[in-house]
Amino acid sequence: MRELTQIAAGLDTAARTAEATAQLEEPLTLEDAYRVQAASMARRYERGEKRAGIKMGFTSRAKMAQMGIDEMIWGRLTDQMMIEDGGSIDFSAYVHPRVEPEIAFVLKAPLAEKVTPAGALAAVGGVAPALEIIDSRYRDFKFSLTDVVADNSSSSGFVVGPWADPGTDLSNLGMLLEIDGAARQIGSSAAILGNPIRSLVAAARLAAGAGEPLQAGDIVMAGGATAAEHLAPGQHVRVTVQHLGRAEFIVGAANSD
Ligand code: OOG
Ligand code: MG
Repeated sequence: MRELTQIAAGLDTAARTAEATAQLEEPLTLEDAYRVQAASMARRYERGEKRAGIKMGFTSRAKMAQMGIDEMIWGRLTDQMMIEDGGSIDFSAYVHPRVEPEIAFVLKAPLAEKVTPAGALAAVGGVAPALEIIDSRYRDFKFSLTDVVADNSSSSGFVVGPWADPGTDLSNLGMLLEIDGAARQIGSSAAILGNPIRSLVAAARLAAGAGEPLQAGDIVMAGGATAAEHLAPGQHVRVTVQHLGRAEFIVGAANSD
């Protein structure tokens, strides 16, 4: 257990200082990897960060293929990871950030461990176009399944656009990721488990299974619909989701403070 605490501290420090760390030497079990994630997040909560919801990972083939991992994972989101729509991020606060187009849900009611897609939808207060900034704390963005789980599933920042009517059919919405006005990834919400609502069903199961069931007010990021793109200082990044709208941010120039 002491060793897991140390791994958690190491990953938390890597995130806080934006300095890459080596992949874990001894492979963890999946259970221990989630224990490390919880312990590293506990350090963030102790510093005053507040729970904001959860993110799902590897819910699309495109993401699985890009990273060579084919199991769904999840991670925790905090208020400090939230970036205002249209706002900017400080490039130097990240190790080697990437961005991916997603869909976000906000809940108006709690969700039990076992829910149907219709039951999950009934608890949704809004859906929105979203961008996730992922930033593996591991050198070269290379990791195993348990490495990335321990590292809070690379979660690092998220931008949520305007909330739309949860009644919108999410089964096949066009999704476009642009950087500086040029199309970089084009996909469909169907890439996310056939329909992003299935990602919310899985999120409810996984969060409740970990003793932290989804609550009203929680945001759930459904997972990247396409492969992720590298970020660089000065970029303007925008996602457009058919019928839902847009979310965007600017990558602030690198500065040495
Ligand atoms: C792991 C996180 C995966 C997604 O949306 O599939 C993820 C990573 O690719 O670093 O956030
Ligand atoms: Mg993601």
